[in-house]
Amino acid sequence: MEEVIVRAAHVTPSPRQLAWQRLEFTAFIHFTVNTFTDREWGDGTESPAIFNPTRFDARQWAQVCKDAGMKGLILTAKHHDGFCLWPSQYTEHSVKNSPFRDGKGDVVAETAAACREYGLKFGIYLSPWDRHEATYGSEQYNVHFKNQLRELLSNYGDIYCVWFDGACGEGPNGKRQVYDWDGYYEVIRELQPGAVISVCGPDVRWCGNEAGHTRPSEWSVVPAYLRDQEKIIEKSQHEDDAEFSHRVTTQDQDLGSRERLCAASELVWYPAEVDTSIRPGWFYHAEQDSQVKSLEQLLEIYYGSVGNAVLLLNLPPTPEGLIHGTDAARMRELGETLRETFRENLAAGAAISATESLDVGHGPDQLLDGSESTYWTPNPGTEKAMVELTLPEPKSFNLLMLQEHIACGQRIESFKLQIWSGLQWETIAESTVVGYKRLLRFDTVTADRVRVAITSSRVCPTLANIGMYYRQPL
Ligand code: FUL
Repeated sequence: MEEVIVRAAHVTPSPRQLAWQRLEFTAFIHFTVNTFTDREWGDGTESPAIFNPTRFDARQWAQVCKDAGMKGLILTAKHHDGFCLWPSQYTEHSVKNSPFRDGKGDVVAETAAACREYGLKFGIYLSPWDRHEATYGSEQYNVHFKNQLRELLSNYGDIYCVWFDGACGEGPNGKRQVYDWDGYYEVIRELQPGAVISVCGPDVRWCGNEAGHTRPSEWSVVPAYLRDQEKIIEKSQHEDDAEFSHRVTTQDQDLGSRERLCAASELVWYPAEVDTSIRPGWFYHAEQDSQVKSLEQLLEIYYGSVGNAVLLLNLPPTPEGLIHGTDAARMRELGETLRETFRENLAAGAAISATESLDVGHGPDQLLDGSESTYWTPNPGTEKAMVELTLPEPKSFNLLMLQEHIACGQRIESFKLQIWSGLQWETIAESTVVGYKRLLRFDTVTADRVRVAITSSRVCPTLANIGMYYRQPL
């Protein structure tokens, strides 16, 4: 056991994984012919003539994302119906044969430009499953798919993520495709080495459901076999309905415990992403206008995922080409609530000490400098340790934020938050993994002495930042 745990403690993220993790909260945009047919899955026979978003404005999308506090946006450049939102030279099934901007339009280009203008990273979803393309089901299709990837990865500036869905249904001639995953990955690494390949790829793991649910312990260090594509295909959406949005797969709750790791031959950094939609469907349906998730539901998903997982929240544009007013207002509300909550770190100005520190450069003061690249750590081998804060005056708070220095691994297995009652230390909350970020909520307490007791870790814990905040009641 010990040898595996030492190994696990030293598995670290790649620079592209680290950059992706820091985005924290991102947008998914599902937009295609389905938006006009009121369906979730198109069958590939849709005429490009129906694609006509008369008020299309990617800057409105970007503004909504900014308002919410999102830092990236992933657009469905091509969904299962095969319709391309850019004028691909490899198919006629695209915007170039639609009335949109008289066939001169390019939704990918306008979205990429809006993202650049608003300071958002831009990513693409390209469905390998294509129900329109005649070559689907043959080796030629893999060439076609790589050509499309080349177009998208060469002509639209920096791409931070290529999102591959595992669905592999039948093409127009009833055949299924054997996907050349490694060939696809090669093209991405060549043209956009900074991009993560998500879900059916080596960099980002699908959290396993589309309901916004996360595991209590969402480890980023997991057995390498989890990268197997089949598992993902097996568990992703199978039917053209909205049942996915409330289905949670409870199997595999534990992916990264000591027991799990001991049974694995290879370990990898494979962090989770939580993808879910603000409405029941991925695409816009007018009849779901009254089913936009509430602020409360969104905050629940946010606090459950942001941090150790990245949250990818879908905002489906309407047939006009705009994010619906209700969804836009909800995103503004969410952003305002989060900005208000995180405005003031109540731990700032505290005197801070630790039971042990490796050296002066890794003292507990590193926890309050707001930098992710400096951190406190005790000596290697010290698996339990405590940091204590004495505030200038008592403060009321109900949210704790901890960040590990994940550039040197994910170490913390469990910790407690305690306050001094005047007589003794009282535990007010406890939790498991921290990783990039852990946001822990509890009932409001007031204290001027607070400590974080790390009760188990791998080799030794690290902490880069600590924050104490007050969430206003809704
Ligand atoms: C699934 C697809 O089938 C859905 O339509 C949606 O794009 C979702 C994000 O991935 O597998």
